[in-house]
Amino acid sequence: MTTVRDVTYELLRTHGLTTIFGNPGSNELPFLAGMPDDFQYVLGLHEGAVMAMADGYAQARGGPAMVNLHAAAGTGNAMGVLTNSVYSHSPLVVLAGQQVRSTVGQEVVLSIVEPETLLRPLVKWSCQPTCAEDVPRAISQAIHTATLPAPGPVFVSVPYDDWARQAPEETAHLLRRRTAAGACLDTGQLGELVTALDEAASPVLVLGPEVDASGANDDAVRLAESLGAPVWLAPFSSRCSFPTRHRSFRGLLPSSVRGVTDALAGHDLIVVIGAPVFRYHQFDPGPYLAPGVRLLHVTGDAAEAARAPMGEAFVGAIHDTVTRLADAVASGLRPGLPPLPDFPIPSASKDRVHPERLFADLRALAPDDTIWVAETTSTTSAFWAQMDMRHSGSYLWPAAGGLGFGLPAAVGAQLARPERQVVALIGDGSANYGITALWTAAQYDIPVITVILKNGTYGALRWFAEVLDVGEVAGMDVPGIDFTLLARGYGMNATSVSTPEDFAAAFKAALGSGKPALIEVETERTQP
Ligand code: TZD
Ligand code: CA
Repeated sequence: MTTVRDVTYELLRTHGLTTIFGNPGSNELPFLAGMPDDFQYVLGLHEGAVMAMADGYAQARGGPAMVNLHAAAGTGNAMGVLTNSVYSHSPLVVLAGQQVRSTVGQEVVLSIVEPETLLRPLVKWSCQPTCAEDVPRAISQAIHTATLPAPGPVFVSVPYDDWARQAPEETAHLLRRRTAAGACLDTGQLGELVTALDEAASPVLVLGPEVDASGANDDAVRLAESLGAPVWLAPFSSRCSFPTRHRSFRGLLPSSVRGVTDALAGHDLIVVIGAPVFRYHQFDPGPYLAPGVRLLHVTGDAAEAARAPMGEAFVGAIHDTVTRLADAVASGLRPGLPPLPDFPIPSASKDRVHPERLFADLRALAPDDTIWVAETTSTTSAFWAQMDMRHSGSYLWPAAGGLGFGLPAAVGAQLARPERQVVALIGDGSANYGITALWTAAQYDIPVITVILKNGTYGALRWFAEVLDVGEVAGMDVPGIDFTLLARGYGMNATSVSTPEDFAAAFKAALGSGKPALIEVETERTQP
């Protein structure tokens, strides 16, 4: 007899979902007990870390990832991290174990009450199949929904007595299903964009994470070069969509209203590609657009287009649009841009390492295709001033600012991309939300290098308290944490350093070891 569980594993295999990130409970055991040998279960010790590892894995591999969580409690633990997955468009298929179907109504222990609403509105779609026979089809729907544009997380709750039931014969069709999405801009729409770009006196490009996620970085370079236009990353970008040392590159836009308007001043045409318009953070009232400026918005996400407060939006496949724009715009209409100045000389390190110096040294020491996963909130300017990212898929950042993403996401990214070194740059505040992922890296021998920037405080919050002018606030500091002891406790090699020289030696040793390692660096306090 072919069971619902047999068909489900076959279905997951046909979608390449043979790695399952999870943390189990009793409701999940009947599913996990049947796991075929070609599947790998990656155990995380807290569901936030599980979700973030899966997210880093999905983003780094450019495809969906499977997550298995325990009932409502485990699913709830993962929700904070899931806020990021929505905005990074991560196709995560989250499967949770439900109590025995006939008992859920009584709300027996470990029932998921109202499973469809538990993760709303974070998930694109959620369901508990109406009967066991519909479980494989619902999981198939979940996978297709997660990956079809715009991608995003989905949730399925499965009563645990469903797994051993007989699967209907017709479920075999599911194994051969595929869905292909092709919605590209039509020639008229593309022509409008091309005409606007050709006729603009001074266009500027603002690129978002979808450019990098769709692998359109090289075409974005061609487009910028033909236009002779500067390129910014969209505010709060969770990926890096343009080589940071290209002469067109201007950096990451600030995330305040005024900051964006000021940075884009003087341009008559703003073309935003693959980002929301805009992901503001700091409320700093002012004009969204200078008078007379035209904003064109290209996105693969219809909801993103619909909710923007300004601009003319075009919804279509990003890679295709960037390629066709690069092919079609007139080149050489504007003078070329001068080369970028050299990297700024990092501020001197005194009794602790200055973050700029740390990033400058990392640039020199790490392979040039390193994947950087950052969650260190007061060092943003220092990071973008000093890094040299040339390749697509070089950078991940928590897309909604929900901490607890970075450290585990780096573990997941390293698992997905063994051929590229992954380095996590994590603040001593942020590290604690996902710290248990160190155990997964150690146990599964995933050779990610975690650098903890230890300034003893929630640096970004100190800065924000100044911005909001609220004076002294409680709960701003995190003294007294020894990350080397935590790392060793989870089975990982760890060193603590407080000079650039010692950091360089520790980093080289970590790189050379091919093993997961943590380096705690005593850093100076900076502002974002
Ligand atoms: N909790 C969660 C889950 N997400 C958050 N964003 C916060 C709390 C609030 N928060 C920020 O937005 S930044 C920050 C907190 C606590 C400080 C992070 O401190 P850090 O980095 O040590 O990681 P810096 O460089 O010292 O700011
Ligand atoms: Ca800190």
